[in-house]
Amino acid sequence: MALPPHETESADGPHIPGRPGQEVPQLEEPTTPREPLPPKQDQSGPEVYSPTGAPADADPEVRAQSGAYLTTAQGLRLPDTDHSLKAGERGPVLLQDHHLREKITHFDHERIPERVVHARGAAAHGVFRGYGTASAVTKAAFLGKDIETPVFVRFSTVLGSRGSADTVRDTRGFATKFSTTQGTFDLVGNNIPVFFIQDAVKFPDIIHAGKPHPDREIPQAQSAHDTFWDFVSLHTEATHHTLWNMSDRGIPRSYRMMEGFGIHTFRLVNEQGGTTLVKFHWKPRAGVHSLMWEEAQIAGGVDPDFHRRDLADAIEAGAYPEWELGIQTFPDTPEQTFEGIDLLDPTKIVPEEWAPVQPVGLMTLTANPSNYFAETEQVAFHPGHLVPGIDITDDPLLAGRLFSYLDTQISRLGGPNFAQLPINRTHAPVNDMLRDGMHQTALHTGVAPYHPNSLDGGCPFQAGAGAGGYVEVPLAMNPQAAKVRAAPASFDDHTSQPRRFWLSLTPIEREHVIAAYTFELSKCYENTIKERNLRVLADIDPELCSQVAAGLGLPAPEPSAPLAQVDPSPALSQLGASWPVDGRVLGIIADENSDLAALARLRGTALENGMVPLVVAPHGGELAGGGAAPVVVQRTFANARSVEFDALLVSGVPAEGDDAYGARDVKAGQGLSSEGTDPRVLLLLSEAYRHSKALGAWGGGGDVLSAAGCPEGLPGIVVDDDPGTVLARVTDLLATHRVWDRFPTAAFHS
Ligand code: HDE
Repeated sequence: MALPPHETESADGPHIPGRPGQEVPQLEEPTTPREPLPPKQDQSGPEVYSPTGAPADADPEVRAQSGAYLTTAQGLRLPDTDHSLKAGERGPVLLQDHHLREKITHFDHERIPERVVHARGAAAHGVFRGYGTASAVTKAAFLGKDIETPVFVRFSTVLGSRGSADTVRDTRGFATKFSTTQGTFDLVGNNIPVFFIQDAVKFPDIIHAGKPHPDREIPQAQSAHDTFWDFVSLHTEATHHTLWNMSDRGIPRSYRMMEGFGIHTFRLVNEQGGTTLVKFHWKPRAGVHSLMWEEAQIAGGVDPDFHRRDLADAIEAGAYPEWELGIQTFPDTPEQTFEGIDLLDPTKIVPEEWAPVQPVGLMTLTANPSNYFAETEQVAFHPGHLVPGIDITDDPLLAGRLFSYLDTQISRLGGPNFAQLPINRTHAPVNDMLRDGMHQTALHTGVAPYHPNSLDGGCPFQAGAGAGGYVEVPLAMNPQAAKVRAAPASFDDHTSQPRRFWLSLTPIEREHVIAAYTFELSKCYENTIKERNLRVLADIDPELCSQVAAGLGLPAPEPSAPLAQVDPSPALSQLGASWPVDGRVLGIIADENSDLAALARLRGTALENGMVPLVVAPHGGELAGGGAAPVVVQRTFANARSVEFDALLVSGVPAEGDDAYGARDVKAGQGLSSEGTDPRVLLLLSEAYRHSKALGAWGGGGDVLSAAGCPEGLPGIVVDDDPGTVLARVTDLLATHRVWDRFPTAAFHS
C-alpha cells in the first residue's frame, strides 16, 4: 500500500503538515467569521444514525462549534468571552453574569469517572468486510460475503490511569464494535488469549492486586510490585496469563501489530439451528511485533503517547491497519472440550496446530476519531451485545462480564441512556420501551410503553427468529447439578499450558521472558514473595526458574511435581517470518552537506514502499544547499529518539568531484559535521544498534556509523555507495522486524 507524502513539499512556501491538495487552515487568529471548515478528506467515518433512524449528519445544528458565532448553550450570541461582567473595569464581578457562571460550571463538570480498568485507550473507525466463509456455522449477517459493516475499535492498557504511559508492560484491550444491520455486536477482547482468572468473582481481587498500592498509590500502570506478585503466586490459575505478560506480548511495538482474542469460547448458530463452539482471533496483516524493554521504558518518558500517536499517524498517513478475523471451530459436544482442553476455561488456549484459525473477514481502520471524549471515552462496550448467529457459553468468567459492563456504564456515563450517545447508537432501527431516566434524549412517542397493549395497536410487536429476533440456543440444563461454589477438576491444571507457551518461544524470546521476570520480581520488597514466585516458575521450567533466581540472587527451588509433557505450538512464537513494511518508520539522518537530491529520491522510494520516512536534521525547517531542491525536516537532533524509528539511515556527503559536491566546505568522510558527529546522533545510532534495528549509510555516512560503534560488517549494518541499494537491503531487514542475529544472547537488547 503506497503512502501519500507526509507533508506538503514546496520549494518556496512554508511546509505545513496536511494532505496534498488539502486546504490548510490559517494559523493567525481570524478577524471575520468564516463558514465551518469542510470535513477532512477520507475522515468522514461511518454514518451515525440516531435512535429514530435519521442520519445525525442531517442536522448540523446539533454539532457543536460548527457555526460562525460563539453562543451560550441556549443559542444566545455572545459579544465577549474574554471578560467577566464587572461594575466598572476595576470593580467587582457581578453574579448576574450568566455566561461566566455557565462557562465555569460546565468546566467544573467536564470530567467523568475514568474506566476502573482499561482507562487509557486510543480508538479508530473502520470497516469490516465479511468473506462469507463462516456461513456454514453462523447466520450472523455481517459475516456474509462482501457485507461491509462499520466498526469502531478501542485499544487500551488495563492497569494505568487515563493519563498513564502507553508502553508499560501490561495486557492490551482490543474491543471492537460492529454496527451491523441486525444490531450491535461487540467483540471485547485482549491481545493475550487467556485471562488471569477462571471465575468472575475473582476479578476485583486480581485488579486490586495489580493496581497501585492503596497507601501511597504507587506504582502507576505497573505490575512490578509486591501486591501483584503476591496474588499471582498464591492464585496459580494466573500463571499462564502472567507468563504471556512477561513475554514480548506485554510490550507491543504498536496497536497495529497485536493479535486480538475473544478469549472465551462462543457458540455460533447457523440457519438450520446447528451449533459450533468457536474462539475468535484477530490476526494483524503487519505481523505481531514488540518493543524491547529498554525501548518501552525510554518511550514512557520521551513519548508517553507512543501507541496512540503511532495509530493516529499511520491512519493519517494512509497506512491503514488491517486485521483478519478468524475462528477456531470445535464440535459442540456435551463435554465442551477439545482434545482434552476444557473450552469453558478462559486460562487455556487450543493450539492453532490442532484447530487452525479460519479467516472469516477483514477489518481495515480508516479514520481517526474527531473528538476523543465523545468517541473514545464515551464508547461503551458490552460482551452481551450479540447478534443472531452468535451466542455465549457457560464460561464462568463471561457470565460475570455480562453483568459488569452494563453496570459500570451506568456510573461512568451517568445513567441508563448511554446507548443514545452518538458513538454508541446502533445502526439498526431502535424500537424500545426504555423510557425516561437521566440524560434521556430520545423522543419516544406512543401512549403505551408496555407489552401487551391495545392503545398503540399492540405495537411494537415481538419478533420471533423468523422475523430476525434473537433467540437463545435452547441448551438443555443438567437437572442433576447441585448448587455449589466450585470449579470442575479440569480447571485445576495451571502449569501445562504455561509450559507449552514457554517451550514454543525461540531462545531470544525466552531471554526476554527471563529478563522481564527478573526485573519485575526485583522490584518486590518481600523476599517471601520472590521465593513463592520462583516456586511457581520451577513448575513451568527449571531453566526459566534458575535464570530468574540467579538474577535475583536467590536459590532456585525444585519443581513440586514432574514437569508436564507437552509439545510446543510454533504459532505462539512471534519470530521467524517476514511481514509487509507498510507504516514502518524510517529515520534518515542528514544535514546541509548531504546529497539532497539523492535524499529526496530515497524518500520517494520509501513512500512508494509504504514506509513513513522522516528526515532527522540538526535543525527544523528545511535542508537546502548544493543546488538541489530543499528537503523538509520532520525531526531534529534535539527531539528525535531512537524508539520512534524502526530503522535508521545516515545520508552521506557527495564525493569530491561529484556534481552534487559543489562548493561545499566539508572534509570527505566526516559525514554530518566537519567538527565531528553530534553526540545526539551517536546516541540515536548506538541505541538503535543495541535494539537490533537495521542501520544503513551511503557515502561518508558509514564513518558516522563507525563512530557510533556500529561499523560496516556487523549484522544488519548496510553500507553502500548507492542509496537505493542501501534502502532495498534495509527494507528486507525490516520485514523481519529486527536483526535478530546481531547479538549472541538477547541480554544486550532486552
Ligand atoms: Fe473487562 N471490563 N472485565 N475484560 N474489559 C471493562 O467495562 C470485567 C475481561 C476488556 O475499551 C469494564 O466499560 C470483569 C476479559 C476490555 O471500553 C468493566 C471481568 C477481557 C475492556 C470490566 C473482565 C476483558 C474492558 C471497565 C471478569 C478480555 C475495555 C469499563 C469477569 C476478553 C473496553 C467498561 C473499552 C473493560 C469488567 C474480564 C476485556 C469494569 C468483571 C476476560 C478490552 O466492566
